[in-house]
Amino acid sequence: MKSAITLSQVPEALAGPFVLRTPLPEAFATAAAIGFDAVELFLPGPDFVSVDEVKSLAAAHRLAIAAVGTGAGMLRHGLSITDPTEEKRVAALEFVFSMIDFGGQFGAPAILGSMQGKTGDLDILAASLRRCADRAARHGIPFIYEPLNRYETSLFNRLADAAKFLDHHDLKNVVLLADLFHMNIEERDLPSAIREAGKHIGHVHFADSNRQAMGFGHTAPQPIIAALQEIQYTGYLSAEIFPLPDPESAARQTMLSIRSLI
Ligand code: LER
Ligand code: MN
Repeated sequence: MKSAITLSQVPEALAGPFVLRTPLPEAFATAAAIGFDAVELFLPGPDFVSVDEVKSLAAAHRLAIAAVGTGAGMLRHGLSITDPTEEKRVAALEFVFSMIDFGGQFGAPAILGSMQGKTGDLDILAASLRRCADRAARHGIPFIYEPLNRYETSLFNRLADAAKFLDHHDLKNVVLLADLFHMNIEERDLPSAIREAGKHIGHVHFADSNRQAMGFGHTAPQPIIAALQEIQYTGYLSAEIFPLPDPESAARQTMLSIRSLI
């Protein structure tokens, strides 16, 4: 398993669970100095920074890009890929495609979190996910779908339900994001949920129960890591957490936790 830290450049997401918020060169340098393998990018859109600049920052700091978020499409433009209005849905898909194509150029899959919508029709979700998965396949990468807690969506709140849905619709190039914060609200038992979703899990948001760095809440991380090892998960543990008590302390605590666990 590899370590990653979230890095946001979206002003509307100031209250969000993102750790590093300084300009990109500084944020990449901080992530590298603390010892992360990768950064997860949360950007306003695909034109915020050039692909060349991302590649050169990544190379200079020996960091990979774990994933790119798409949430700015919802936060800034109110877009959702399950919007009942076709015109808005098309605009949402175009935004997600643009992020898939952006990340695809440096091998980073895009994540569908809040852009799935708070409510929505499951057939529309399946159709939209298929289009995103096909787009990601052009770059040889999967598309990441994230079940969220009940206060953020009524679509899928638990991994097992989402996994069944992917199987039922034969959505092969879609993987699931196990966000430990959402799971802490929705799952009966985190390690069992991980084992049950098994091969479907393609990304992990590594957060304690209170969405702070692992070790600052009451989640027991060891059985979670054991379950991830059992399903042979080799992807990222990406810290999508609040920058508390400050960004650097949150990042350092995450790194301490990951090093003690793996
Ligand atoms: C995004 O990864 C996430 O977990 C959501 O809570 C954002 O709305
Ligand atoms: Mn998340």
